[in-house]
Formats: sequence, structure tokens, C-alpha cells
Amino acid sequence: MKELELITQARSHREQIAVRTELAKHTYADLLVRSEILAATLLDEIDDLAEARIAFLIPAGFEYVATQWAVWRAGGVTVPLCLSAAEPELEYTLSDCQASQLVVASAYKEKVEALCEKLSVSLLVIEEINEVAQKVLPGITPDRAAMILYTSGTTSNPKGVVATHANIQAQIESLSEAWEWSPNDRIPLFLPLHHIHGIINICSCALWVGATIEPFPHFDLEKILGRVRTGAYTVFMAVPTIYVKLIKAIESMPEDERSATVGGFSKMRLMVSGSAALPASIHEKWTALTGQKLLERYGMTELGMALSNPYHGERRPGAVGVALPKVDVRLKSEQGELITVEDEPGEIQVRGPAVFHEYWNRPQITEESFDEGWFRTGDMAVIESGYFRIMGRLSIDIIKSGGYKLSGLEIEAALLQHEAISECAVIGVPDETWGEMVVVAAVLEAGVDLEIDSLREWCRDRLSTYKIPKRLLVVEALPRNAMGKVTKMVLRELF
Ligand code: MLC
Ligand code: AMP
Repeated sequence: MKELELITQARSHREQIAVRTELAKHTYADLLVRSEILAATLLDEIDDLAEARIAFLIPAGFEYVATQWAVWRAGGVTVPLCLSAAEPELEYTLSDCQASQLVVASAYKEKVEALCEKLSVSLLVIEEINEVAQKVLPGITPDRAAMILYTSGTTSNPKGVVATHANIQAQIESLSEAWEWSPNDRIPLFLPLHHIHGIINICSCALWVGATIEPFPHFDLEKILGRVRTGAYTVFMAVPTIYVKLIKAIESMPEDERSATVGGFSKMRLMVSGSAALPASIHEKWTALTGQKLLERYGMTELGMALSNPYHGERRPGAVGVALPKVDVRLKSEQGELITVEDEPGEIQVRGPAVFHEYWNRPQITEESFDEGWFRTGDMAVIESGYFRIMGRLSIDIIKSGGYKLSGLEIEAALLQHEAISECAVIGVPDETWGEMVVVAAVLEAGVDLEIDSLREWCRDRLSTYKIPKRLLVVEALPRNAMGKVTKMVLRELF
């Protein structure tokens, strides 16, 4: 039986540095050895995890990658969890995917111990896993499920997006071809590793070709800029919010520091932006500051990347380019007609080997998400002079803040548990730094007061940091249409 392509590739560049941190350098050989030990531990007495869901809560780094590879090599499905998730969110995810084991870094042990006991999930602490008896690892066919990522959307609970090994391979091969990934590349990794941007575009693409990743436990602006100044990186990928923050940081630097920083950025062979719309003004400002033309691309958890400005050729501010290799993209009008001309907007629909397999345990929603085999993204676009331009989303309940996709409905469900709130509606309002900012309009119980600070404090035990509303507007009643549905477009005007 065949081993995974990723592992075969890793054997061909065993001595290259795969993961570099301030403290250590780990080769591909180290990753192969460590992931084999972890795989044997996960398997214990059985021969194949047979697509059992193995969740993990581990910061970006060598042990994160080794765990991911171990789960795959043992035949399991990876479910990477959000490091800042609140307990109810962890409980939801672990229960929904029916995880059998949770692997954590020791710093997270206390946070999850009681929960694992409650849900009968075996808890493993990565630092406590050492040498074990060797085991023959199972052969893994590409059609098997590999990863479940949780994505928020038009339902109040996040859905698990199941990708097979073949889907992941297609996503990686498409990007490495289009963006010319090479073993000489070095890339910083500071995006969260429970989402596709960090996992596939950065980590998996780099490790597929034998390049080096440099992980940071979080977006540590000072440390990252320090490394940029030394010319540490050839490729850089981030969400628009990060470019906004970088511009502010560079503009406030003293001249010598500024020119060293700009020098570090200008030498890179590729800088990419994605996960949310990059305002043309930021694109142009970045070019004016560093000489770099950002490459903007469009993607989604369910697809990997679908559209991209070219590596060679015009990178147009405000546009996301054309279909990537192995990806078919079409636009469909609201009336269900295929759009074949420029300048007419339609929903982006995508087909190809990179498109996900199914939503975990939700056959009905999976079926409704496809139109004759094409995945319906819910994003509207138009083609202008050959390039796609994203116009917005079909659902106002979906918010993109700091590159995170959030469901207004999910946040509302959490807020409705607050004793002072009788009704509420959550929306995203435009914001220069965050793209959209999460805000809430609420009707309060009679005679009760509520301030945003106390609401935010209350949210901390229930929602990840980035889902917590930034502003609260107390209203007498929520605006509703004739059908009784809250009209969120009207609310937007009030903030
Ligand atoms: C944090 N803060 C926010 C916020 N997030 N305020 C408003 N809106 C938000 N979304 C505030 C905090 O409350 C805090 O305020 C301060 O900012 C610092 O918080 P932090 O968490 O330390 O922020 P920081 O580390 O700077 O995070 C910013 C970020 C992060 C941009 C690095 O949001 C991030 O990693 N985003 C990327 C998400 C991602 O990878 N998405 C891709 C999904 S996949 P105070 O007052 O307490 O100091 C996908 C598909 C595709 O989309 O196409 O790629
Ligand atoms: P997620 O579901 O977290 O994977 O986020 C995917 C969504 O991010 C897409 O459906 C788009 O709405 C949005 N997105 C990704 N890239 C871009 C981009 N370059 N411009 C605008 N929106 C984007």
C-alpha cells in the first residue's frame, strides 16, 4: 500500500530545514521521525485510525506539523482547533466531529481536561509523548478524508468542511505551480493554524516543496519585522488587516529602521494578500512604500484558492485575477443564468479536484451547496477586462473581520444567553483596519442597563476574541420587514 505523497516528498529532502524558530532548526528527517513516533502513539493497539477524528490544540511550530503528519500517517482526520476558542466553542467542535482523541501542548492541558472527561475524548499531551515501539503504518489512498476545518456561515453553528488527501494535494499543486514555490523559499507563519490560509497556502505548500517555514505563536509585529530586516524571507502571505498594520508600523519608524525594513520587504520574490478584500488604496500604498506589487487572490475553506492575480503579469489593485490551475470558475446570475459576458455580476461557482468532499454529517446542506456539481460560494463577482472583481457576499449574516469569517447568527445565539438581552442582531460594519467590525444592536429587558465593556467581559468565556462585538447599540426595537425578518441593511446605517 502506498504512503502519502507528502511523506514521499519529504524523504527526498531529508536534510533541508523544514521548521526554523528562534531556538531550533528542524529538518524534514526530524519531522519524519517525530511524526512516526506520534502516529504509533495515536494508533496504540490498532493498525489504522480509519478516519477517526483527531483534534489538536498546539501552537504553530514543529510539534504542530509533526502532529498533523502523524494523524495523516496513522489514517486519521485532523481537526485543528482555535487556540483562543472559549470552552463552549471547543465543546461544540469536539462533539460535532466526534473526536476520539485530543492532542494538546501542555499549556492547554488544564483548559481541556474536564471537557475531555465529560466527552470521553482521550487527552494526550504532546510533550509527554516519547519513544514508542515501532509500528507498521497503514497505506493511505488519496480518496480518504484527511482534514475537517470548521467554518462559520449562514447557519448559526459552524460546519465541518471535510477535505480528502486528494483535495489537499490538488490545492497545494495548484498554488505551487501558479506561484512557483521552490525549496529555496523561506516564509514566516503567523496566521492561525485552524484555517486554510495558514494551513494550506503557507504551511503545506512550503513543506510540500521542501521550503522552510518560520512559525510565530501569534502575530508578533516587532519580531517579524526584525526578521524581515535581516532578509530572512523570500515569500510573505497575510490578510489585508496585517498589511494595514504593517503600513502604520513602517510609517512611524525612524528613517534608518524604515529603510532596512522596506529593504527586507522589497527583496522578497512574492507577497500575497487574501482572505478578505484588499482595498486598492492599501495595495497602492504598499507599492509606494516597498516597491512590491501585492498579489491578491481569492479562496475559501471549501475550495482552497480559486482565483489569483498572475505571478508574472499584471497584478491589478481591487481585482483577484483569473482561475488558478486545476480550478474551473463560472458566474451565475440571480435568475440562474450562466454569465458569459464581462461587466455582469453573478455568484462565483467553482468545480475541480480541490473542491471539498462534504460538510461533516450534514448531507442536506452539502447537497444544497452545489449546483450541478459546481460549489456555490455565496460570493458575488464580475469580470472586468479579463479579471474577476469580488463585489460582496450574498448573505449579510456573514462577516469578515481581520480575515476571519464569522457568522452573525452564531454570535447572536451566544449573546441571547445574556440575561439583559431580549433581542439582538449582529452585523459587520466597514472598518479601515479590520475590513469589517463586529457590532450588535440589542433590545434590552425592561429596566435593565448594559454597557459594551461589561458585555465584552461576559463574552470572554463564551466566544473567541475576534467574535466579540466591539460596539453595542441599544435600540427600542429591531427594524423588521413585512415578513417580520430583521432588516440588517437598515441597521448598518445606524452605526
Ligand atoms: C482583534 N481585535 C479586534 C479584532 N481582532 N478588533 C476588532 N475586530 C477584530 N476582528 C482587537 C483585540 O480586541 C485587541 O484589542 C487588539 O485588537 C489586539 O488583539 P489581537 O488578537 O492580539 O490582535 P492581533 O494579534 O493583532 O490580530 C490581528 C490579526 C488576526 C490580523 C493578526 O486577526 C489574524 O490572525 N487574522 C487572520 C485570520 C485568518 O487567517 N483568516 C483566514 C481564514 S481562511 P484590545 O483593545 O484588547 O487591545 C480564508 C480563506 C482564504 O479566509 O481565502 O484565505
Ligand atoms: P473562509 O470561509 O473563512 O474560508 O472565507 C472565505 C471567504 O473569504 C470567501 O467566501 C470570501 O468572501 C472571502 N475572501 C477570500 N479572499 C478574498 C478576497 N481576495 N477578496 C474578497 N473576499 C475574499
